[in-house]
Amino acid sequence: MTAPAPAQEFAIHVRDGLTQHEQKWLSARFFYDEMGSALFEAITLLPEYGLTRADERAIARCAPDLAAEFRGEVIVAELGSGSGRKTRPVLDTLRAGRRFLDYYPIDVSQRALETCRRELAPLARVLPLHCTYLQGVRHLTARRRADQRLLVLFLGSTIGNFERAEARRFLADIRRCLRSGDGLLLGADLVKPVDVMLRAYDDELGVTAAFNLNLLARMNRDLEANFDLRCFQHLALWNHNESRIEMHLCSLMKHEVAIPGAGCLAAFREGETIWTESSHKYTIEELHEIAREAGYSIAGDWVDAEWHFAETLWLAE
Ligand code: AVJ
Repeated sequence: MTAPAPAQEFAIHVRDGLTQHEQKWLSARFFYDEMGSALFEAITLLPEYGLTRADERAIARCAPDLAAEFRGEVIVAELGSGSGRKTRPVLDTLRAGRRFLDYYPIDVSQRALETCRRELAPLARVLPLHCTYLQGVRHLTARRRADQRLLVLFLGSTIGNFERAEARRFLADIRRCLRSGDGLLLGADLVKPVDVMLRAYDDELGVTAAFNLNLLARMNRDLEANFDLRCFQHLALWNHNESRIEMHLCSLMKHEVAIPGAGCLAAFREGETIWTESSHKYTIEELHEIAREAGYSIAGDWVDAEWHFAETLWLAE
């Protein structure tokens, strides 16, 4: 159960995404190398980016209710290795009155799993699973004891990076791994006024622009590419039909870039973009509809009043 070698995966993806004749694209999961992770941390501090603070407030409010729902034997799995900041209040509340609590962060990044273990080891028995989300959940459900309920955490609006159809399919796939009574706590960013959403992805300080441009710098570092970052501009736009923010890197001129580590040459037209991220925004109604269709009942919602963000707890029927 091991994830593919990250360097090779990046090279394959870059060659595939940047030699497209149609829309060039890179997957958002490649943002998070060491520099990208640090820039994301900075994004969470921006006044314009209320998402992470709202997520934390909503988690703090839902933690006691989670503990009340999962009073008996429970194991916790998290899709993506939790940063202490987000996961700590959940583990803290759940472990009260227990001798120990087993917590399984699931991630394809070994480095993220290590950080997570350091942060959360004092609160629970941290048992990292280095694999994909579905592999991890399957692994757990096949091995847990009959009296243990499973609580799956999928926080921070990572679901927003999935295409809508893919999100539906994924949440239904998770459901099929679960037993009746198991839980899924999902954090999702909600639709809000367009200007507020646009500012969150195009902040005044330029941190989000740097986060986006870091993908080019990463190709220079890891794949010996020769991107001139000044030839590209960060773009954030609202796609109304898909109800999502899209981030792109727009080439300011016609030019070519060699990417030896990926064995390719990328040719850009003036104004051509690399699509680097989609951040889908939901309504509570749509989330509930997805839950019911996938075979969950809704046990509760915690919506932040200041920045529309929802924690929603689903139970496998
Ligand atoms: C970590 C996927 C929730 O979509 O808001 C922040 C990533 N991208 N600013 C998001 C991100 C640009 C973030 N998620």
